[in-house]
Amino acid sequence: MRDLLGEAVEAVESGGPLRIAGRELPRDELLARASAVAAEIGGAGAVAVHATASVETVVAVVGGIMAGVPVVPLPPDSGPDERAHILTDSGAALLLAPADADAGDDGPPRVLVDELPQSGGADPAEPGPDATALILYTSGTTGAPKGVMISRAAIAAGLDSLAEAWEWTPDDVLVHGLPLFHVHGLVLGVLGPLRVGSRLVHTGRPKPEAYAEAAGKDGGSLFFGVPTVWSRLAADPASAEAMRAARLLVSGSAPLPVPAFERLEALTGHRPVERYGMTETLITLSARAGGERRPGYVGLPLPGVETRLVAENGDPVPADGETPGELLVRARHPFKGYLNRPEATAKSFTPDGWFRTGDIATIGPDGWHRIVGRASTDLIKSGGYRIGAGEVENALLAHPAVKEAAVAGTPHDDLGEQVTAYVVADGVTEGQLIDFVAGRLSVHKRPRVVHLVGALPRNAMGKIVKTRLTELAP
Ligand code: MCA
Ligand code: AMP
Repeated sequence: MRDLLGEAVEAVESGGPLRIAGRELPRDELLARASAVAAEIGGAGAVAVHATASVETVVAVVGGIMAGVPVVPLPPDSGPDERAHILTDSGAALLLAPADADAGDDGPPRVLVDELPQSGGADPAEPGPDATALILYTSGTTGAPKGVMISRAAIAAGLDSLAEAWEWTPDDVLVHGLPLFHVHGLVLGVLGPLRVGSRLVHTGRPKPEAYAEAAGKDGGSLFFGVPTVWSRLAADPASAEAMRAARLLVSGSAPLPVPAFERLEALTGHRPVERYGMTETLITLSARAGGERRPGYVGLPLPGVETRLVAENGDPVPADGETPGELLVRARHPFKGYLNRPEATAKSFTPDGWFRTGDIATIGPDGWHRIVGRASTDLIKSGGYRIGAGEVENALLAHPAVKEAAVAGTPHDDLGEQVTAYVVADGVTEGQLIDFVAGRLSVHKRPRVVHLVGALPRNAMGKIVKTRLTELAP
């Protein structure tokens, strides 16, 4: 794990302690407990982790990294369909969970992380830099989520670029309360402070009052949040005022609305640093701690990252700050592909090796990037979560009363977008359909709003025209 979490175990040990959802985790204890996990799981092809915001998740993930076993974080609220898919598709041999977790009784054998002894003996041999560290499941436009394989080298290089861009040092106290099954909360928010050597205060949930308390009592200096977190903070002047003590506020995972940026600046005195990334590419663009921050813009490429824009036909689009095109990204350590899906992996790259982000952007002559939308209406970002319309449609269609279903993201003041479903069905209520989806998929994937309609708009070929759905109901 020296390659990923620091030059030497001693350096990791000497960094500041972690506090996860109110529980202290000194680094020597983390290493002792993680090495016990490593001893238990060594040789497995992959292991799943019931990824609550807890000390046990951090111990389990670091144990996987120590053992060189790919870790599959399992969202703790994922419903049976999603969970079964992730466990089966990843081939996870074991499920690591805290003893008191409601981690279901299906799936592979359990390892109860908090019931293991505190030491596992010698560090196992280090795997190569190209070995898969994490398999992160993320939604595509259709079908079930895909497992994104991320190498140790990509994580290490990505974190080093961020440390440089944000002037992140062992003197920082990182604060956030994001979920520990995505890049933002887990890679940046847990592996980041371990690699840099800074302290971490995980607030359990990303609530404004918890961030305010950490800024005061814990000396929090560097704060991470998705735009929903920042707009909620900007709507809570007392909490926002406490953030004046911080060094840097970083926003990402979805567009930060310009009014939220401005209100945040007025109340906290900070112009937030915005950065852009994807599960597949990790973070590729960011404003710099020591440089300009521009509302509505996600900054400049990080070291080792190149970007360009293309039109739908693949022709280059000029970097004139005005003409939008699909953003293509090329990085030193490209992602290793989607597990078990070579065709999807091949389709996500151009023949000359650029990753197709599916995001529409402009690039200015000065290199500043602005994300203006997505190429497909079938990927929704709600509260910073990426949700595939197709997955929610399939869940709705599994209800016996549903004849047709179409799902789209519609604007939402707090969440950016909300999941909105348009359904043709008999003898079922909107509420029953929302509960039905919640029983199958993660909580945040359930529709906020269901419109029961007589028919869906279709084109001459019989295909649903998503852009006309809002004509049925906003
Ligand atoms: C939710 N609720 C509902 C419905 N949906 N109730 C009825 N019907 C529905 N359809 C419930 C919730 O269960 C919750 O209940 C309550 O309503 C409030 O939910 P919500 O508004 O969603 O608020 P929240 O639970 O406070 O969550 C907001 C959040 C969350 C904290 C911002 O969305 C979040 O943690 N987002 C972060 C996502 C993230 O980390 N993305 C990174 C991926 P109750 O209160 O009872 O629980 S992107 C990434 O990794 C890349 C690389 C990047 O760029 O960072
Ligand atoms: P995920 O794989 O869940 O990380 O989602 C990646 C997607 O989040 C990207 O393709 C973008 O659509 C969106 N995204 C991430 N960061 C930003 C940002 N700063 N501004 C706008 N969109 C963003």
